[in-house]
Amino acid sequence: MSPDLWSLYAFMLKSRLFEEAVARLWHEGLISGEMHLGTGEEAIIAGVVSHLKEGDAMALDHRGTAALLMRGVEPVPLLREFLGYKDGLCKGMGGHMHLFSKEHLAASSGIVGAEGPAAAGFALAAQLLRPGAIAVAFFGDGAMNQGMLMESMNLAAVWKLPVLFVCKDDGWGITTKSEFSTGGNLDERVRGLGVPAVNVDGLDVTKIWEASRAAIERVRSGEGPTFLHARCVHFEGHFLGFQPIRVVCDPLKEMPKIAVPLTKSFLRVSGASLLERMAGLKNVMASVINALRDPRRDPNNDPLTRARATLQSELSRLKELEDKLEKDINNVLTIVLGEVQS
Ligand SMILES: Cc1ncc(C[n+]2csc(CCOP(=O)(O)OP(=O)(O)O)c2C)c(N)n1
Repeated sequence: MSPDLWSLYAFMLKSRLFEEAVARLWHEGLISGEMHLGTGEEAIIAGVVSHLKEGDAMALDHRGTAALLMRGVEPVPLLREFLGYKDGLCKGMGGHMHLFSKEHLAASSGIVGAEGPAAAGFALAAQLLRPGAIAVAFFGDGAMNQGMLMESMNLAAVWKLPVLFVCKDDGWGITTKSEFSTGGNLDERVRGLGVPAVNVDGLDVTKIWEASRAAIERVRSGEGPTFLHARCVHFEGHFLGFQPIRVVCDPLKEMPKIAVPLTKSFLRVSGASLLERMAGLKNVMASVINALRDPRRDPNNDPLTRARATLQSELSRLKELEDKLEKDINNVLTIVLGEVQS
């Protein structure tokens, strides 16, 4: 069996267009608070979610939008939720991070690592009440350092719970690179708990689809949990308006803004020694130079660009699909905001 790249691309594009619309509304000030998008991780979500069946459950992190959409949650109540409307998916109380859909057995949380216990609970219910059903936990690499996620993996291994643990590894936890927070190798870490680990390119939706098919078959057959480790790039950085990303994408425009406060703090009378100040300045300069090589600047790291390159051989079919999905999302905006969107 081979994947249908057209439907996987449609899944990814629908989510991307929806999140781009959310970003516009957020920049206009219509959505309050932080906004974490899943832009860049769509291939991982699409490749896994396309294998889910009725009765399967999902435990999601603070970037749950794509998974909910791909699982079939209606975009209109979802967007209403983000806007804080009473008729939103969770009565406007959940925002974009704390979402729940009973119908889809899906729950998200802003508590990093909480996907572990939630998925283990879903999986225990499946084991007892719906044999053959599974739970999926989606989380970032930072969550791998949370005790509750490790405890859940351990328990899932001991009880042979049907969980697929999916780590969407972007190499960052907000502004901390994983090399400064994560010890050892994550695949070896979970193997130490008795959980098989599969490593896959998170930018290639076909590879994700294939790897998760095999992993989900194992989980569904009652052999216990599996860990799917996929690398990805978050183009928006940690959240919308993320300053380090603005520096990464447009260093010439952003650097002058930080130059004045930086110079002021460097020249302050009291505080650290000259040597320490020089070291701090060297660090800042190094991160600006590194920014020029940042993978988040490279459009080739976009899973949609990659899938599109293959589909381009049927250009008119591709354009038709893209036009349709764009219209669908514009319709959602029109319904929710009550006006015609350009
Ligand atoms: C228990 C807990 N600790 C800290 C935070 C603050 N926090 C929010 S997102 C985040 C980084 C998470 O990194 P990762 O799990 O890799 O996910 P990513 O944001 O990279 O997708 C942190 C530390 C939190 N929400 N919950």
